Amino acid sequence: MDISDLLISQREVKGKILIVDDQIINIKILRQLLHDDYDIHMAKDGHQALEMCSSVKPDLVLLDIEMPTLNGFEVCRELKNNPKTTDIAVIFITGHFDEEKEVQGFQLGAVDFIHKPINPIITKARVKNQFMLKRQNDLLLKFALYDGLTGIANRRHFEQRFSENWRLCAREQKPISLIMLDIDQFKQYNDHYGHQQGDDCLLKVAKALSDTVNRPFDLVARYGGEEFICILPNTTFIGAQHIAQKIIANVQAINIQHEYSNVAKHVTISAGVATTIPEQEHLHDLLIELADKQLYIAKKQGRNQVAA
Ligand code: GH3
Ligand code: MG
Ligand code: MG
Ligand code: MG
Ligand code: MG
Repeated sequence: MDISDLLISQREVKGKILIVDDQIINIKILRQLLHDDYDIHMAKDGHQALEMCSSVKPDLVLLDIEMPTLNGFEVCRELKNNPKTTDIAVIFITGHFDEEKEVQGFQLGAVDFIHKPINPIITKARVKNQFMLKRQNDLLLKFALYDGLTGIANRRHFEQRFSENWRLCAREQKPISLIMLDIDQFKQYNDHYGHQQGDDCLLKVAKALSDTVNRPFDLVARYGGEEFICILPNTTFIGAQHIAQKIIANVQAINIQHEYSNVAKHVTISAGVATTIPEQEHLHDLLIELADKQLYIAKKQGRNQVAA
């Protein structure tokens, strides 16, 4: 399948739009206009909007600016600061034209502005336009930053996020932890069950990892063949060991049969943990090396365990 096939197949899926406005009548107008072409969700204030962005994961948010308690700008800032919601496209809907405010909105990461009272035909065209751009952008990101087999972050994504998190934790003098993981006796698994089933196993293990490590700023990535790595910013050594234990338990719990492993009769994983309070000038690769050394120790001590 090439990129153009993927684009076409994506187009067949109805896009999701979240409409946010404190005036029900405004929501109704936009909903009426767009519900034939998109899957519409609605929120009547900023807090509800943030909740729904996490749960519904819309492609696009039509965001009113003037709202009580949390205004549109504040909502947009939160969305863009959270890696889980940062890719959601934001179009502001505003009652009055204000040059300075519009510039501010674009600086916050909005892709467009629509003025009230809305012009239905232009609004529809603008939404459609942003939708196509969003779809193309998602696809490029998917190819650049995610692993094709498991769908989790790839190594490039890891490197990028690790240096960002390193800088942040250095600035705030907060601990950062890494967990390096490697499936046990996976060569045996492939040799006996075949490469296809090996791929299927990788997919299930990756899912167990991302189900376990799921705070907004954590990242689980495929580091290499059957190796994974987790970044846990703002996490202590004790906290990271605890999460690593949970990963080991959760991989056991999915209970993938592995008759030929001499560790257990099911697929297991080993983990190495390393933590530091980083300094800006330190080489962050040293922390990767340390986690890798611990992983090696976990293997030597019998696998299916955490070394720290
Ligand atoms: P250990 O417990 O020491 O980690 O042993 P191991 O057998 O897991 O380690 P080894 O490095 O000897 O083997 C790794 C295996 O992982 C060999 C390789 O074929 C397999 N592998 C790597 N990437 C993939 C993949 O994408 N799909 C499948 N099916 N297998 C893969
Ligand atoms: Mg309003
Ligand atoms: Mg390996
Ligand atoms: Mg292995
Ligand atoms: Mg080996």
